[in-house]
Amino acid sequence: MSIDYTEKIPNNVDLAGDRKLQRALESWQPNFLTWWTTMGPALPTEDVYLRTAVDVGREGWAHFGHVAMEEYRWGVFLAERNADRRIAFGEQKGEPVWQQVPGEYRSDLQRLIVIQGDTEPASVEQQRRLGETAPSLYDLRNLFQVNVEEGRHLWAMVYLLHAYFGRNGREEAEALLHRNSGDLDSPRILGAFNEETPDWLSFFMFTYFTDRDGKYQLGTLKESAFDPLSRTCEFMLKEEAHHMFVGTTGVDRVVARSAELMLEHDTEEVGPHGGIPLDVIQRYINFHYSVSLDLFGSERSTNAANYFTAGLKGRWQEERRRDDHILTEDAAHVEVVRDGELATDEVSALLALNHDLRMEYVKDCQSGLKRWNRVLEKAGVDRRLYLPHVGFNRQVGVFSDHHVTPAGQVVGADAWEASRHKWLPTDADKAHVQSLMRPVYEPGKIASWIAPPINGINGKPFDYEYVHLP
Ligand code: BYC
Ligand code: FE
Ligand code: FE
Repeated sequence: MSIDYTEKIPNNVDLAGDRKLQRALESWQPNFLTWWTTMGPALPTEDVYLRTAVDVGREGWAHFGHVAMEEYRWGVFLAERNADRRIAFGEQKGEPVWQQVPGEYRSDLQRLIVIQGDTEPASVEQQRRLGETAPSLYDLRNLFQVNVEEGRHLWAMVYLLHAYFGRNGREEAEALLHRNSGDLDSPRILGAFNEETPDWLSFFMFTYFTDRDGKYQLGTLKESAFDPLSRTCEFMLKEEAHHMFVGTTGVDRVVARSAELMLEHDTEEVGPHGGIPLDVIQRYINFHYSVSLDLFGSERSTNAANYFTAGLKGRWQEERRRDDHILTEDAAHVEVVRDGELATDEVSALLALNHDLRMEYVKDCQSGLKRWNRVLEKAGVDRRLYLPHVGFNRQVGVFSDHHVTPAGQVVGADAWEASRHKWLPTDADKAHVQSLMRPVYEPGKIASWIAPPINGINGKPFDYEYVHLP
């Protein structure tokens, strides 16, 4: 079904055919817009060169044009339905997928949808002030593109809550606008979404590492037996690819610029020359990677086992896995800390599903490091960036009771405290990065600390007026 843009809420779910649902969502809409105005992008703009979904099919799903941001058409877009789709895993493997929520899974499914929905507006809140210090109009446009799409991802989850979870679902949809990132009384649910994103290096790290958790979590929910959730996540993943592109190429460009300044001035201390030292970039990687690893939950999780067995949440690329997809007979190995040393334990594969997903994620994260190191190599710089050990700086799971160095050594509290300034961004690092954050709004111009992008957006040149400011 194609997307109907004549409706108040653009959609491809025949909202007009369900008056009650339509009215409920239309009454949530002004609350969303109020939230967007008060908690969304702080920088006033005339219009922004944005892509809007016009079709969920393989081709031509996006339309590009300048739009006033508050007039962006947030809507409900689900991937096409596959009438033959069957449950791919768990104890109901092989049965037809569900078009409604089975009573016994109602609260678990609602919980997963609420957690997913909570992260989307949280990221918009975290990125609220970044427009004021964008390094170029191109970057400013990318920030806003990410923001409007995260806003739409909230719509995606709110639609499910309204359409399938009754009154309780509607209350949860309200609450998604009332919790706020970093709020002391009602914070966002997951840790990483209460951290600050105060500068653009943090933004690029966030879109690289934290949006990538989104990719993997959405990938598991795309496998869900609850078909509307699966179809919603499938389409969200298409939008998500751009968010990770912003992170990957953003860090590419910061690294490239730092390398350039290092060579030009023959020093690693590029700070005084308007760049970001590689040490600081490494500490930002350490922070954002470790905080994002926490988003996978505990290595051993009965929640994860139950979700899988029930068919609610699968594995990354479930259908490509070469096993029985039920896993009751299988084992897995997870890390533990035993007598102050790293070791591994054998556990039931079902209990280790968060760990399984995290491993897929880590592999993917490595690809960015490889890229950034290639940038350094090409520039003729010997230093390399790396991912810290998975146990480093963790608040969730087996490592949360221990101190593990980036190199993977378990150390005591004193050793940790003595060295943490070498491993995590210091106040001085943050102050330096902040000092570089001055807006560059002239078309074709770029800030000192980052290289320009290789390509513009949608075939437009870098010096295109991606954003019109008042
Ligand atoms: N912070 O069994 P366990 C995205 C809680 S990002 C706080 O280990 P489980 C995006 C947990 O709730 C993707 N609490 O965990 C990115 C549980 O509490 P209860 C977001 C945490 O349930 C960028 C207890 O600890 N989507 O889309 O297996 C921009 C024991 O937990 C945390 C999802 O996460 C934490 N980090 O796994 C925009 C998908 N971790 O039950 C958007 C939906 C755990 O004891 N969520 N806890 O009260 C899930 O699948 C799972 O809930 C989790 C946790 C993977 C998050
Ligand atoms: Fe999202
Ligand atoms: Fe995203």
